Amino acid sequence: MNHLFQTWRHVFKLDPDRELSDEQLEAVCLSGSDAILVGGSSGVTYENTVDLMSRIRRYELPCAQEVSTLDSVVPGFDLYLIPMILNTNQAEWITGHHRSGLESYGEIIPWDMVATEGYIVLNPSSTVAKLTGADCELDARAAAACARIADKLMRLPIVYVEYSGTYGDLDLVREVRRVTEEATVFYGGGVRDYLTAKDAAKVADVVVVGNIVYDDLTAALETVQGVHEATS
Ligand code: 1GP
Repeated sequence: MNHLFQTWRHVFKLDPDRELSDEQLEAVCLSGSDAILVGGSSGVTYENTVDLMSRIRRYELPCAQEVSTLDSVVPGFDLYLIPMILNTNQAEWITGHHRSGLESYGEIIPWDMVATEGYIVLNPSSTVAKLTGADCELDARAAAACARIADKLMRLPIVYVEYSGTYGDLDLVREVRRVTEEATVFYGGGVRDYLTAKDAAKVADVVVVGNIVYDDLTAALETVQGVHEATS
């Protein structure tokens, strides 16, 4: 397995379905962030993913694809992250889509470039929660149990606490981090400035910053410093 993500602290998640100018993309890629994740919950196609990847490839930082649909998988990324939703009863989001993909492509997948993310989806208003039928009413104990399913039962390399669109309960994230012994804990959701980034970085291994890139780029760039100053 590719362990690239174990060295990350801050990543920007860019959505192929949203617009960024060349100047804005340059600022993101030269910000000091550790990597770019390419992915989104809707509107992701092969074409818009190739386009964004090739623009990011002008820069040196690692670039990973978070795979949301089979037909948007693009060769040429450094790493492929495969989400598996832990808090849904809809089996298609746990192993269903995965099985279909492996029936078609199982023989040709470069497994050393693949890592699975055990997702705990916690914002009921988010697109990902609606799409996957996630049960977002989890307290810290329930979230910690999900983390142990990922870390201990399934031995997934990543636990992803996903509050996409809203700033999460950091006590819950801290509890997830406490019980997770092997996996790398990603936190994403509502990080919008220096301070929210710094606080998130104190309770998670990797802080994922998404929406604010499109809403307020200057504030988004300050999240890099926030995360790095939490480390030191
Ligand atoms: C989304 O976790 C990421 O998948 C980041 O969330 O867009 O709220 O920053 P935001």
